[in-house]
Amino acid sequence: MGIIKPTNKSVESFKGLHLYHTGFSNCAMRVRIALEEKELEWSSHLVDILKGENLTKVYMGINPNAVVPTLVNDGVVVIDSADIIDYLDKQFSPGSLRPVSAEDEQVMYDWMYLARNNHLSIKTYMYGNVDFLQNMKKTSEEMDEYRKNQSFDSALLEFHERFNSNEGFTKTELDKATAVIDNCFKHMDERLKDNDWLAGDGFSLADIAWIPQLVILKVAKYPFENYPNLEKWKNAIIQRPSFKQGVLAWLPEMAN
Ligand SMILES: N[C@@H](CCC(=O)N[C@@H](CS)C(=O)NCC(=O)O)C(=O)O
Repeated sequence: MGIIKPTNKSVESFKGLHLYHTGFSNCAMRVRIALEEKELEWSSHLVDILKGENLTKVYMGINPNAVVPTLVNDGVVVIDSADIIDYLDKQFSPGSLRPVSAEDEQVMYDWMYLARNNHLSIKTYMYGNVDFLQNMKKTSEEMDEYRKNQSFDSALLEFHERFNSNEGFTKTELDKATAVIDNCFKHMDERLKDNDWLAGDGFSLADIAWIPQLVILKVAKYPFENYPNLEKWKNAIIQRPSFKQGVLAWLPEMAN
């Protein structure tokens, strides 16, 4: 992940920053918040994942995992939201989004990679609990194509096999995903008891990686009331212009 060589060469001639994204995608929210925080100009390429626009050969030539977001910067293609926001922060230095000390920076990366590593649990929870996401079920022809083309990320392929199976996710699978998520928020609640931010003393990529999880899990009615220390942190972030521009502007129906 990170910088990749696309097989769809057309994007290599792009100038400036281009983002392939979907309004309600939590992974895309991260990148839009980072772009807003860094006050960068960017061109939007909306990909309707509910209609399977991420499954076309053209798009998979840019992102072989067939997921959003994908960033193109002067023809350089970067995939995976954690790697994209890290890339943006390193590439465009004003307005640093990381703590100063190496120790706190490592804490920041730990939170970012925790979000990445638990993405499929959140996805299982969402797809198992939110009605409109049932539209993302693939036909058997689409599934055959997907198996042929998306061979890059085997865990994601397995996720789609389970979601598209006749029985869907089992209760055991949903319980397991819920336990993973509960554990993350328990850990976050502990951190935020005595700290304003997830890493170091200021807003960082760690906070950017996690706030979208609250936005989408709220749609699935996740019981955030069990984690009282998240409230002040969440309220501080949703006041930021970057949240308004990077999340709410693309998602007016979920405005907080
Ligand atoms: N680790 C990837 C995950 C990307 C991902 O799963 N994106 C979702 C939207 S949040 C997507 O495109 N789903 C469509 C699909 O899985 O078919 C990232 O952080 O960029």
